[in-house]
Amino acid sequence: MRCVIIAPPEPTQQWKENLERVAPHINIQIGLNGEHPEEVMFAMVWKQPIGSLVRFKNLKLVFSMGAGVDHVLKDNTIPSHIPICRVIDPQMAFSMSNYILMAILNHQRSMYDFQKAQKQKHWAQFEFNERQLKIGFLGTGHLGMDAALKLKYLGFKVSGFSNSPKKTSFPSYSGDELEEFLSKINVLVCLVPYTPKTHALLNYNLFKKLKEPTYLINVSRGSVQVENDIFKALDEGLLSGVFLDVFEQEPLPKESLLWLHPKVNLTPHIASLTYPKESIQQVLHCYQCIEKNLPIPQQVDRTKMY
Ligand code: OXD
Repeated sequence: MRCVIIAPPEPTQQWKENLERVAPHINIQIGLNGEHPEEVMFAMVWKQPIGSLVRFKNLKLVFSMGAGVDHVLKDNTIPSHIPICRVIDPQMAFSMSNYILMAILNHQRSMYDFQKAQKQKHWAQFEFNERQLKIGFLGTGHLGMDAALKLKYLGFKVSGFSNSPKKTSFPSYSGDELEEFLSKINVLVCLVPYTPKTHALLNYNLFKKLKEPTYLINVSRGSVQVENDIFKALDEGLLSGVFLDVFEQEPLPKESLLWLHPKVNLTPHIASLTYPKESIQQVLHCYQCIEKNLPIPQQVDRTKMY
């Protein structure tokens, strides 16, 4: 049996080594130019070239090597009968929640002011207040829910907004309640998947609905945010600061004003890491379920795009 990995070189090598370790009987092809494409049964992909999977006539599974699937679904040549699955991994949720916690604690404890004070050798002990945060999670899927529950457990005030109603142990909003949700928070953590509905969702109109200066953390997709509107909202005080891991254009161009803006902190799309060892087990499990005609875990609903 053969499988194929179509992804940039760095994750590819780790995925290959982990797959070889647990399933030495599977012949792994890297990239598109291997022999016997008809023997390839599953494909692990990250931003595969459009149309590239068509040559694998007997493909039974396409697996996204990350949590997001927008990069896979851009390609509408993947026949609709082939299930598309994605990483849903506690290890990845651990990584994402820690990132969000880091961004929130730095903001809550005014860490950036203390860094400035340190540079000036200023003992700023008495100028400090812990910020009273009301943290709103825009998107409470697997990753959003993990972070929301952990922050609630730590004593933070948390609420959530999701596409469809959810029973949660914190106040949660859905559908046409976005405005109400936004009116109750002063930290907005965005974890929505990228879909036509979430395209440019973080725009000036949405920022205007915030009732308090709000700290924005975006760890979803760059195309969900409108960077010019973020600058405007920062200038007008609708946003008190932003912590961004994703950008309209990646890598972020050198000339972007985001790099040096005093109210912006950023990282290069590294909020949650994928752990190939765990993810490989998931690929194999999905494939076995397909073989045995069992319900396929982690399958993406192509119409919802997540
Ligand atoms: C993902 C990502 O989707 O890293 O996993 O963006």
